[in-house]
Amino acid sequence: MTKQEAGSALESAPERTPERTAYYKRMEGSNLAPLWEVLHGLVTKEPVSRAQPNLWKYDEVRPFVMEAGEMITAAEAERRVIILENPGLKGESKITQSLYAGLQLILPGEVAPAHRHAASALRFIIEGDGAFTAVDGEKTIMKEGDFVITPSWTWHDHGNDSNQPMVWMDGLDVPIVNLLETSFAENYEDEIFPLDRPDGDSLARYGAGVVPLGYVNKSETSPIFNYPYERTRGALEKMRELEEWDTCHGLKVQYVNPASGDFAMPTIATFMQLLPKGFRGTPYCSTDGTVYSVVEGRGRTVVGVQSLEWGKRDIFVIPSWSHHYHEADEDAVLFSFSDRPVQQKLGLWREQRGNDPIVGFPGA
Ligand code: 1HN
Repeated sequence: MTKQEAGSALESAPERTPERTAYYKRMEGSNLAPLWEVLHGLVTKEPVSRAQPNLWKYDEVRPFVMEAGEMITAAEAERRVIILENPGLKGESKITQSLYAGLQLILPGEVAPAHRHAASALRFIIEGDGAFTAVDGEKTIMKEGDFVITPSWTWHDHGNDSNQPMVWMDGLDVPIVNLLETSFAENYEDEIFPLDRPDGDSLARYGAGVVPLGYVNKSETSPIFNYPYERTRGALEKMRELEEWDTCHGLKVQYVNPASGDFAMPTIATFMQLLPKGFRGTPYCSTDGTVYSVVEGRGRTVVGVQSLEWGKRDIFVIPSWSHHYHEADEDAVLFSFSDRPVQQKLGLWREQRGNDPIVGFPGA
């Protein structure tokens, strides 16, 4: 029995008599179907995810990523990426129902040619120091722990002028764009889109607690496109001095668009959290299935009967409405992302701490 059926079995469909079955069969040819046969699977009492919790150990994944470097060039592949496929959604290029994730490799001297698409992308740097991504004429050099944004419909290419490979996790809203059938994409005429702004321009202008006088953001996405790890890590370390630890999340921050105070991306929320050595979190669940990348430390996330034993550079996913808690054996830092902004804009986001009442129903 699938999870979907388990959900619907809470209340069973009406009995199937031979007359009814024959009637259903007859209407099928006219592209018609009875709602009462499917209603309980369609409108579940709570979220029932086809996605499964899963852990990708970096030690197991990395050899496949490096092997890709021998199989195909970044230029030929266009984007040389190994997809992180949710085991419950095989073949769908999804890590959750709404999000795509993969691991991209750029070797020294390579270029991933310029293109643009309707989907928004984030890069979270897992390994390496010195490769770059360029977005609409500004280049940023990346290193481990940096969170980099490629907004929807911006020209972007990647390259690596360093002497070491770089691996990052791509997170994209491709399943949302495709659900809505709104995908457009095009390649740039040259391999590289011309640079017209100095490195670090966006962080200097928008990442210092100021914006240029009269600034109006023309896009839904943060004007900062590289949020360096040292700043985020510094904020968490400072918070540690005074802040109370959240029993579920430890110390957790969300990345913001400084021009609006909203999440940094319109479709994807991004977070960083610090769990101190010995942290034993209390259970939590929310409707936004979440992808985690371990930046530092070691611990586990217990979800249902599974214990995902994670360490540095591992990636794991917790599907929608899956009760889970985190434990840390040493100071641990976790980056994460989900489709929370979309759910919140639609009034659909809910969360629950332990056995407390569910939070998020309108009017409650
Ligand atoms: C894409 O354009 C990139 O630009 C990475 O680096 C991964 C996965 C699906 C669709 C487009 C990139 C992607 C992607």
